[in-house]
Amino acid sequence: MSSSAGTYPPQGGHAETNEELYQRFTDLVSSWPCFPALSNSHLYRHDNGWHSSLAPMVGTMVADACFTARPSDIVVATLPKSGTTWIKALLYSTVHRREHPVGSSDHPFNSLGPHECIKFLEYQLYTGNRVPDLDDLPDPRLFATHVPFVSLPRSVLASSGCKIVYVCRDPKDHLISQWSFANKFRVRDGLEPLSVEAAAGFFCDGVTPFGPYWDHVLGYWRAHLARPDQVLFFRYEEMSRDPAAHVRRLAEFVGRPFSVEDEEDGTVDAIVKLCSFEHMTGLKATKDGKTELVFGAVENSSFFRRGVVADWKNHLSPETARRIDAITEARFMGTGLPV
Ligand code: PPS
Repeated sequence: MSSSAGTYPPQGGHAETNEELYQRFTDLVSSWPCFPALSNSHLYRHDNGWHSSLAPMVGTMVADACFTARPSDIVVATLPKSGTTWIKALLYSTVHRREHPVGSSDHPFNSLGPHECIKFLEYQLYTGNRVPDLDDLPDPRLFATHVPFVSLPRSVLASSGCKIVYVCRDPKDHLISQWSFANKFRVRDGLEPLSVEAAAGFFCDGVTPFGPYWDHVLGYWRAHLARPDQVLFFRYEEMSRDPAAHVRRLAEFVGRPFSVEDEEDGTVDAIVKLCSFEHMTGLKATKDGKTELVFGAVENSSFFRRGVVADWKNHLSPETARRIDAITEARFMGTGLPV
């Protein structure tokens, strides 16, 4: 990676340093509307209508300015708490199944969490005044982002072959997962935990990280409809129902379909098992490992909670659930997305 002393871009006579680039975007984001939210930091509203805390929003803008996509790149795109960790594990183990056979004792998952195997552009790569040199990474390069489709790095959208793997989740489960995660950090920082009703209020107002939820999902859904070869669209609930079928579709989509030998060897089922909630939570890398994100090191275990469908029923009142369903119905009606 280049150090913070590197320069970008060599415009005219003045080469902007990385610090100047980050500062320019920090100043711009700081001028945008800012709202209290469910986590312990405020969220800014990007000009494109989505929300995020300061550092990942600045990282998004630096990535937009500096990231150069290759046609062979594969980008995982998700809202937080929608199955990111799971799809990263599935994608990494599928793409690298030849050099890292699923059952091998030195499989990377034994020492690294999925977020270290596939890094976020805005939380891990474009952070801390760095503009990383990603040119030496072998093909296919695997990246991840929580950024809405409308604000993806322009070179990802312009690159003809670059593939996007999107996963969305029932908004009520996404909310509950996010609320639980945010409360961990609120308590760690000496704040009162937020009530689920207050969290739902922020959620319905669209003031959640990378939300509004509905805009995020619709952005990728429409991109999938327009360019199905470039944008794969999965739903957490369907993945849970039939993970093997999704692994096969994923492998096809990224140009690494399973061979007859793979099928006979049981590779698909082995990948499903390797990446299952039960197996991943038992790994040492999950129990003891941490992932360095822009706001500090996060315990890998915090990316795993229950991993089930419809846990919202244990937390949301029927009235709040109906309120969220009504928004979903109004926003998704006629789009082809289930309401
Ligand atoms: S993050 O922080 O954005 O990366 O979080 P993300 O991974 O998107 O979402 C976390 C939720 O996904 C569940 N999870 C899984 N479900 C099924 N299988 C696997 N392997 C898996 N790994 C993580 C995790 O438990 C969170 O959901 P909840 O509902 O909170 O349990």
